[in-house]
Amino acid sequence: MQVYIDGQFLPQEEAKISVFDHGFLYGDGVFEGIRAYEGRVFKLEEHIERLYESAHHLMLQIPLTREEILENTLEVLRRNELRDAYIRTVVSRGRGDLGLDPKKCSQATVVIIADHISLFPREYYEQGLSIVTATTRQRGADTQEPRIKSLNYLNNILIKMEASQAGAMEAVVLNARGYVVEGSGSNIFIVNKKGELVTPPAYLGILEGITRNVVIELAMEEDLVVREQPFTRHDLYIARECFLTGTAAELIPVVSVDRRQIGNGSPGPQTRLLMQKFQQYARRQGVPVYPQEEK
Ligand code: PXG
Repeated sequence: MQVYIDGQFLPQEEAKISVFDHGFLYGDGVFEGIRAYEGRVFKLEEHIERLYESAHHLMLQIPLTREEILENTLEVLRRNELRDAYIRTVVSRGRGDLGLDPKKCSQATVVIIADHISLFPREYYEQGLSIVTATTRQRGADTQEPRIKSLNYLNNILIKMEASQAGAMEAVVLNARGYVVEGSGSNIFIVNKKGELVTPPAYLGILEGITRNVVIELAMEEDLVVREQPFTRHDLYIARECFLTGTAAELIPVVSVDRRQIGNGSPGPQTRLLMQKFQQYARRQGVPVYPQEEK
């Protein structure tokens, strides 16, 4: 695979980062995970905007314009002849010294990697996932703002480890006050007994997922009632339906939480409708990678 790194396209074996890069030493940096479907990059401008917002909070100067990031993303896909791909854009603080001070880093490092996608196995989309709630709590806006998609994903990794230790594919995390907030790398939705679609509001401490926002729009188009409203583990246990959303997973049904069955134990009708709508929507639009193919 050819990788974009600091203005060059290099074979992945030659794309190297300094051990003095503060992204490596301190997790000082930001990233995005992006998808391409059938030769079009899904919500590329939105991902680039979130990358710049995360960087802005950290006062991290990205040494490229938004247009240059966009163009280099497309070029990475072209050089690897990819049409369906997972893209990882990383901006780290760059090379500095062994101290924390980011002023010692003269220029941010920008890396864009594209690869084939590894998803949850297909049967989970049909049968649904069994998940658990993690004992690890989410950091809130009072500590390290979860809306920054930073290179410090230790909390998320601890949550993922709890999932696999419990024999589950994913775990959801509660915030310090006990409200359900999100998964280790996904957002969460439930359908309550009134048939309303409920997802935690951004202020509770979540990454405001791009997939989440698309699902909200698609649900509103279907005249479903959508509420961004806090809910607890109890609401989750008694939900009629539940699903997770994320760039890699898209929409994936959840059929049990902490061994409590959700609904009738198989993916519910609203979940299946939104999964189908999302599939259609994702393949209909996006930034074309190979414009000569466009009619
Ligand atoms: N919450 C968190 C904490 C995330 O990291 C999402 C929600 C979903 O956001 P999007 O914009 O993708 O709808 C994420 C997604 C993976 C993976 O392998 C996912 C993420 C990061 C790293 C890996 O699924 N971020």
